[in-house]
Amino acid sequence: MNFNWAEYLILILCIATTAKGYGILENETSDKKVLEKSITGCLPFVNASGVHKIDAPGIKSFDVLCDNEVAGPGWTVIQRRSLGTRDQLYDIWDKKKTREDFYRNWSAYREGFGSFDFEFFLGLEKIHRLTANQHHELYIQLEDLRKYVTYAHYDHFVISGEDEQYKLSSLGNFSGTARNDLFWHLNMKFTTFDRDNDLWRNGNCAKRNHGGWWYHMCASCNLNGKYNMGGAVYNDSRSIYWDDLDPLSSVMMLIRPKMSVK
Ligand SMILES: [Ca+2]
Repeated sequence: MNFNWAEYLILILCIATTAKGYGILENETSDKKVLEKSITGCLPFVNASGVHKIDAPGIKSFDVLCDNEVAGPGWTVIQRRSLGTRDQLYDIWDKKKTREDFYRNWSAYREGFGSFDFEFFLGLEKIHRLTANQHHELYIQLEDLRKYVTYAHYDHFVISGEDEQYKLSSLGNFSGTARNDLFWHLNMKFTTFDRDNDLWRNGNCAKRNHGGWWYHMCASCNLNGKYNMGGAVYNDSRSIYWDDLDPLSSVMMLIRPKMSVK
């Protein structure tokens, strides 16, 4: 076989590229194997609602709140706003405790905040790692001040990574008793008071709506807004609302791997 120098160089490059490719594949495969043995959601805890440790690719194991009552078995709660238990309400009225503050900056929304026994946001990075790794559905339960409960369900929920500003990149098909209000926010990036990614040219929707969200111009729903119980303010764009400006008293956002559905 007679190679000239140019052909020889191409051959060496091909071998190097292939070897590199195998390396990546091997790593990906071994990551996948490790992950297959890991717990990547709340399905193993269908008989044990509460706090459990789960895994997602590329980050350390972390605690989540698993719920088997709101929408069936195996859901991971990613956000909760709550009226509170009687004791929690007494503590708030006695000023021994304050409500969780959802008017937070970018890094707080990236990392998550709050407590599982009251109000919290799991964190955009964790939600991204979970939903990018596996097909997830999203279930949102909404309760208004009259205790009227509705829900919105989306069958393919994906949050992009921080390099895409945690964009709401997929929702899938909608079903539910509430209106399809999150649809307007599809493909919007996340906005906080210190990072303006919304479509409102002259202002920051997170400041206007007093929260962090996938704001458009600005919001047909605002689940991380200001809690107005005890002094409910209707028609307040800063409140927690869905569809119209009637404030909500309780909200839960839950996700579950789609393949699990039964
Ligand atoms: Ca803006």
